[in-house]
Amino acid sequence: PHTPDWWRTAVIYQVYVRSFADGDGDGTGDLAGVRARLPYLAELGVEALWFSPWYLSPMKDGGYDVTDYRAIDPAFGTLEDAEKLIAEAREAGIRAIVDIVPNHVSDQHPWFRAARSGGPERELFHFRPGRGPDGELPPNDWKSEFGGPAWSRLDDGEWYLHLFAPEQPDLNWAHPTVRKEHEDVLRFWFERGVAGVRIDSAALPAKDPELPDFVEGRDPHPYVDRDELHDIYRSWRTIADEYDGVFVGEVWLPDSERFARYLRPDELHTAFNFAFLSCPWDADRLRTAIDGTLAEHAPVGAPATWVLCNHDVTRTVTRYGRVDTGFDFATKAFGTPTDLALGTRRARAAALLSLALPGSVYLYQGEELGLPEAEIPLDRIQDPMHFRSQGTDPGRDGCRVPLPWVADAPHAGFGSRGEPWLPQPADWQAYAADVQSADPDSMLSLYREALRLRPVLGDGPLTWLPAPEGVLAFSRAPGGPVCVVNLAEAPAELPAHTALLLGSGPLDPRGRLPRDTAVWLRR
Ligand code: TEU
Repeated sequence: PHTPDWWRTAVIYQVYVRSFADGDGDGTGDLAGVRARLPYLAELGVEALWFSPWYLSPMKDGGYDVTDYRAIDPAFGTLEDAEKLIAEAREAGIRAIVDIVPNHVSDQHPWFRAARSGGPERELFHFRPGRGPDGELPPNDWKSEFGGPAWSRLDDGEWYLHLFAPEQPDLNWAHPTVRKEHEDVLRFWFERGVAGVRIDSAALPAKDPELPDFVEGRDPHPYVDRDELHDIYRSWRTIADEYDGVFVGEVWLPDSERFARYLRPDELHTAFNFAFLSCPWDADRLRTAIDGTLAEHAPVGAPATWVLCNHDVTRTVTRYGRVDTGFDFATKAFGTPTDLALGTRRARAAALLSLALPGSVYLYQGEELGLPEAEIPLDRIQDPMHFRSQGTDPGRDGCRVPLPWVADAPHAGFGSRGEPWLPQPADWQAYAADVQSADPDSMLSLYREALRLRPVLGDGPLTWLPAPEGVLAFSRAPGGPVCVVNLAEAPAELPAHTALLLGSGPLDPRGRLPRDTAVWLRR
């Protein structure tokens, strides 16, 4: 059906293809694996799938280093597989969103290969001579997001800019060829039936042409949130509008007014809201984060998005299970042990909270199974962030481990004949989808129920209801259902004349809401 505003309220599931399901058994997840699991996704009740990059790539950054936007990486399948997947998903009532990475390409991209060997393609990137007597110093002091300088030097002495890994050279967005190419790529995927595009690192592509040193506090910033971007996204929007396509921007910006500038009727429909990722499990802080998010979206008429996790951050149950014990005099160390039972309770409550809020929700694969962050043996880590930090940062692989599907199968049913590309923890079977499917109290059952019941909550604005300290209570319709979350230590009395629709955990024997528990109630 033609539902132009589906994205205002949708639950969108992020597929990190490499780790979702291995259809051909080679150790890497693929499109055949996703196609085989479409019934699972339909039963879960998600309305769209966002696929992390599936294009031809040397995988130096999990596919965020693209060699060819019009080709699927052979490890994942073929363009025909992608077309089939998009069509089959659509038949199951699920839309597809692809991931476009405008800031950079792979150093194996034909443009950069030509640039490397001295061709005029250098203009498509940021090439500069170095500083110092022999040009042995980088052209400016910018730092890579992954650590170390944002510049690497070629054999001929010239330096090129890369805000991420050296294998991800930054494109020069002042060049018309760069703009034209991306507009063609957008059309290419919209023509193939995708409903939307996620824009990677959306606040970074435009650079000050002078490439000046970074000066703290100077506005405009030499490469973050520059005005030139708005012109680019306005021209993208005219293309999206031809296809009823929608954008979700990965716009990491601390300033909410600057953030909201991307959300306009002639720019991006939505952008990720990462407020929950840094918000502690505290009623006042959460309420402030929610109010702040809604306030920045309301004036521009854009729906808020809610994100509990993605492929770049620590898994939710681990994040919420970190108990900061402060300084421990016995071990003479600062401790942050993880209490997974606590983290799981909070993650369940956070799921009901975020799914009850106005707007759309992004659900990262494996969150519906309650997977914790995995510890990856040092010799198996692949994330460039780990290497660029000189090993001081474990990197992001712990949330990218292949999913467990079948408890009683090799590699928990991921599908690989040999070892999967990242090792699964020894207890991964316990999280397998088939076990959880049969267990009404599992995280998977909670998510399924929540997605099924979510429309019942109503689609009005959020109204906070009176609640004791440490308890959040709100409704989306006058006299309609209520969401209550208890973040206080003591059990909370539930509002009178209500009946349970869904709970993240059991009520106590006196019918009260225990700590770290959320409920949806009918009035
Ligand atoms: O991430 C953009 C980004 O800003 C990251 O540096 C982010 O701050 C970091 O991962 C947080 O831990 C996007 C993608 O989501 C990420 O996977 C890519 O590595 C990055 O762009 C480069 O394409």
